[in-house]
Amino acid sequence: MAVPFTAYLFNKKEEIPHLDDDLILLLNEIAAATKEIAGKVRKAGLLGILGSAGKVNVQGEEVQKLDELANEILLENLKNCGKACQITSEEIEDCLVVSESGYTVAFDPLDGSSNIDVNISIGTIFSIHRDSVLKAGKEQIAAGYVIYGPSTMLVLSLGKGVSAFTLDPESGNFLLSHPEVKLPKKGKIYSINEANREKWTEEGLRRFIDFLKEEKYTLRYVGSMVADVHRTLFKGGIFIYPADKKNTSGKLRLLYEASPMAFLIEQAGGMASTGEKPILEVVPEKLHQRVPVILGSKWEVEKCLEFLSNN
Ligand code: AHM
Ligand code: MG
Repeated sequence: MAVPFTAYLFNKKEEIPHLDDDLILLLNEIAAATKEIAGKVRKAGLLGILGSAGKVNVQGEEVQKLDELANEILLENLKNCGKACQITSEEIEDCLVVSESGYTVAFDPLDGSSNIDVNISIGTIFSIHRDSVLKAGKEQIAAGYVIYGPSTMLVLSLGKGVSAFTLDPESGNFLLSHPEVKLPKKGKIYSINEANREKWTEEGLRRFIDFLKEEKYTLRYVGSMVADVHRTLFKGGIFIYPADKKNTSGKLRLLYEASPMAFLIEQAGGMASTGEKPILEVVPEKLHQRVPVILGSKWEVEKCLEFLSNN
């Protein structure tokens, strides 16, 4: 019988000293919220919650009804559990300060918005720090994501490896399905929006992608970071969202996209870089800061950095 999420957390207390009851409660609350979101995602076409909410968020992007709903569910759960001192969301301009000290949570409530209406995998990403959200990614206490795909899966790191849980629709529990996720050292897939090729600011990147083609790599790009990183985590290879002429610091946000994914990738034995430094070393200057993202198997990320440095 597979171990349920809460039991897993209690079993890990001895091995992970920072895993206290407050953190367990917080993680449980996030898991509960994502189960609710998974239910809404599954029935979205029947509930009339597909499509645009008719608003634009702080990033200037169109908000989808499900973005809004997922955001409300997470906020409600986090406020009610009383263990989050600061809450940051992609959908809210300012950080919500609840109390002075404790755990901070930053999240992207529904990543992959452009895929919502067409029944393609989307997800929730979260990152937990202590006391202040404006800390480097290497100081994360925990990070994870939930992918709403053919199965709903929660992938978590508490700073000692990566474990994955699959939502059992019968019991409604996240059950431990992958106790130790390890990223292959080298893969066969690259993942990048190649339509932007002419806009990429680095010539070295174009040469790197050409090199991968010569090496007979194949391309997979969902356009949901959660899905593209999930595949990379399990199959290896490389995922890139680079800087381009339009997005000069890339598109993905440091606090609730790049940083938690970098934490998971490194905890599974991979590498994550902005092209200049490890993503986990970047100290945020502002809440919705963007960074270029290069992550995946060590071999490909190192090779990519080599091409970039010979720009
Ligand atoms: P979102 O948080 O509004 O959904 O935007 C982030 C998404 C990522 O999931 C994905 O990697 C990227 O945007 C895709 O962007 P593009 O369509 O430019 O390739
Ligand atoms: Mg996102």
